[in-house]
Amino acid sequence: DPLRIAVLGVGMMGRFHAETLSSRVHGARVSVIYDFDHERAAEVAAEVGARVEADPFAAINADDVDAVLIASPGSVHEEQVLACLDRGIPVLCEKPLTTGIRTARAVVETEAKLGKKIVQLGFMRRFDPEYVAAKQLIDSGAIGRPLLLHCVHRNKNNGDHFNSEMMIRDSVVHEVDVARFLLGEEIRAVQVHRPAATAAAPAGVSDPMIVIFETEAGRLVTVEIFVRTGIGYEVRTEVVGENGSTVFGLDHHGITRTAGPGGAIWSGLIPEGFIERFADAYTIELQRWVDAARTGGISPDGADAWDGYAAVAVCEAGVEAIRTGDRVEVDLGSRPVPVDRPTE
Ligand code: ISE
Repeated sequence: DPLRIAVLGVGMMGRFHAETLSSRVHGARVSVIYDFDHERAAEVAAEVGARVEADPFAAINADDVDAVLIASPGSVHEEQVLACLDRGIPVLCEKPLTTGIRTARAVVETEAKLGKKIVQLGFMRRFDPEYVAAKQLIDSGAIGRPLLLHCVHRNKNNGDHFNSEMMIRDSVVHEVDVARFLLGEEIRAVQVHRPAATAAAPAGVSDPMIVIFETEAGRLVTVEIFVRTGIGYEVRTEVVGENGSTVFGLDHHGITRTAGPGGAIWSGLIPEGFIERFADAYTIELQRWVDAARTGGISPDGADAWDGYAAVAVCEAGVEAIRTGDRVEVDLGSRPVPVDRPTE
């Protein structure tokens, strides 16, 4: 029988996930849709053949729901994830896990008491073939010990509401996870530089910014975050090791050679947004999650609750670093040990 999934929140991301689950993923069926905008919920439900539930907690606890995908606004993630933990069913939650360090830590601790991982975070880059290949290359030792990571994260234009704080919490958060994933260690401090801003930025918004992470082993990660380039979606990463380096995200859509007015030219297409750039990663992410959720767990190559908590904590430090201009340390505390439970 297919895994029956409730999708909570069907804005751009949730709707895309609902469509992916119902058309490109095997072994899954979207059975319930919830959105605070009931009309939008009805529209997506009709499209994927699901029913609508008017209350998110009724959706989580419904008889025809085996697992939950949360793509609702970040402010309600905490209560929705906790309700899934209460029922003990697998949940894939888009970032952020919650909107505060203490609440994110509480989710980690609640899950540890269950003795079983059921919370996965939607950090889709862990499933993108280029990131996976880079991780394998690093782990193989082919470029030696990694020393530096350079991340470029550019968006076409995220709108005037997208302020410096959101640039950290919504955009740089991906580089936090990528750095932890590729280097396999925690980030211990964050610093933010705010150079001259683009004229496209509203007053008071620092766009672009250079964010620097320092890891536990003393490695540095530089992040250029620039969300109003007017060009497209560009996410590039370079890992510099002791014996070599690797760069990826350069020509995702291939290079084309054509005749131009002043001679032959080569060119490539820059994707518009994250859906185009990471469509394959989302499909792989959802397929692996569904496969794991069918046996009640989460995908072993995905981000878990601890990864979600670490991302919240590092972003919190980043926001403080903007405010104070200082280097801000991150203290994650120790990782709770899952309670051992005899299997029934
Ligand atoms: C958005 O929420 C994302 O997750 C995208 O990957 C990121 O590029 C964008 O800046 C965010 O708003």
